[in-house]
Amino acid sequence: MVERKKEFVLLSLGSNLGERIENIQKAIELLISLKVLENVKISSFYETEPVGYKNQPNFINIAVAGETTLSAEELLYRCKEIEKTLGRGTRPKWREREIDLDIILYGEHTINSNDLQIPHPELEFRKFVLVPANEIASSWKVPNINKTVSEVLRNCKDNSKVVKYGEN
Ligand code: PH2
Ligand code: MG
Ligand code: MG
Repeated sequence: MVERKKEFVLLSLGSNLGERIENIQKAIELLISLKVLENVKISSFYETEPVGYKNQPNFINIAVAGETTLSAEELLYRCKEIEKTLGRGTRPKWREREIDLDIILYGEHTINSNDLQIPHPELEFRKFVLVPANEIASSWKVPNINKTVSEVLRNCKDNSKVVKYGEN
């Protein structure tokens, strides 16, 4: 069997409906048990103020890094399957959700298709993505911007609240 090259990928997970911590934990378990990612690293859990549409509950956000042999499109499909398995309803963009799995980085590739933009186009404006990501992937290069995750965080002007869960 021909094996595709392993790529390092960075995901951002979020939940602001239902049992937020449990939703995120179940998503991590599925990413591992379904072998979507290997050699997984997980950030701390953060409670974060909603960005974009403000009138919704606080989120729990984390970052997950790992290796995959899936293509970016296959990875997106598997993430959407996990969202469905965990009972994510259909709601407008930016609104509350039981679980959200977003692909932030796929190696150092840039992808611009209708369904998939990598690096995630909002990355540099979102502390709720960058703070957890910086814990586990601070030296990863962000293509397009040509800065590391830690440099992108340092330049980020988002001042919405991002606090370690349990410390607020
Ligand atoms: N996700 C959004 C919109 N706003 N705000 C926070 N704090 N965390 C999120 O995960 C989030 C958001 C759309 O996916
Ligand atoms: Mg999202
Ligand atoms: Mg999403």
